[in-house]
Amino acid sequence: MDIAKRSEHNPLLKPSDLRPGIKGMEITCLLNPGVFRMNGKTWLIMRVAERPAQEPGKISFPVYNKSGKIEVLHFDKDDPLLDASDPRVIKYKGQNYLTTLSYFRLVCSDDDINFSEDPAYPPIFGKGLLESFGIEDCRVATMEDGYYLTYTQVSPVAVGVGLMVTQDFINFEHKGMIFPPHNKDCAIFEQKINGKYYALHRPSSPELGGNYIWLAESPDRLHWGNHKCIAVTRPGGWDSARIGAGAAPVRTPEGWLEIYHGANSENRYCLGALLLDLNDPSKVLARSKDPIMEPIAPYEQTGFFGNVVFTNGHYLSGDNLKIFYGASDEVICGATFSINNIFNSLK
Ligand code: MAN
Repeated sequence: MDIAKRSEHNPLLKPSDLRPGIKGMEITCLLNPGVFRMNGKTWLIMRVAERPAQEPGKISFPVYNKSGKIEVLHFDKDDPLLDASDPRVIKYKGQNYLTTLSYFRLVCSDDDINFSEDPAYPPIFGKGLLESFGIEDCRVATMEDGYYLTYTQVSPVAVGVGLMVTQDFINFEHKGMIFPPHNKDCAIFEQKINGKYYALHRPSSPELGGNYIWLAESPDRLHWGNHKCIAVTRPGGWDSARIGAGAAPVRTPEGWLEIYHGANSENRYCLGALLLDLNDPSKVLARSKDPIMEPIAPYEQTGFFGNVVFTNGHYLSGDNLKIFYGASDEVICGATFSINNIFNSLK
């Protein structure tokens, strides 16, 4: 059952609300923001996806070339070797490309409704070969010694998880790839457990196994080991094709509560919850049988890539979990879950 209380102001942000950040491009999508609180405000680190205005008969999209400059590639829509059936990806002669280039931009708000940019916080662009197709879906772990940002690094050689650390969202320490390919959906726990750091991550193992949620531990948040698979997809269900962690789990007296996404073979993305043991988060105490949020609002069903609700950011306010999410891979929305209602749904 869908137990999310959607903001009546949804969508909160749409592509036309901002100016493109790359010269000659248009904003195609705003999506999947990481969330943190700073200076009494709510901040979103949004993924902004851009491409040039599309000409008839062509597909054009930007990539970073070897010298780190943005270059536009063009494909002929009628080329029989081109597979453009998915609006997000194109396949050509055995190589996959993304139809847009993503980077991050910050917006903040006093009321969780009106978000605006602050010119003191510049956009964050991908850097280097491993980010030459862009950076996506940033999670923010707010920790004692700074903000730990995990995000997807995309390039022709890999999809993996990158780490950046910042104190102020102006200066960033780039720590490189912490989970090698194919991996994404990484959320670092915001507190140590028995002296160790923990993270959820999502390696893909297509021949044996699948797109499952794993847990790893680390002494320093750079080196990860003792990997364990803690949740798998469920045949026939709403989360039958892939599952992945959302934001850092919330510590509750009952356990670590994780809001995760699951998709079926039709690429319909819903949200569910996992409850993990406080002392040993590899133990799953409960898992949603049915989604706690499904794409049911019109803006969640139609857009750049319809039938998607995808979250990787929230903050806790009393019993309320304020989530921000990407809808239809095009607009950013807000919703509230009562933690209590989530627990009731897990019984
Ligand atoms: C993948 C990621 C997300 C995206 C969903 C739905 O999981 O690329 O960023 O929102 O697919 O398209």
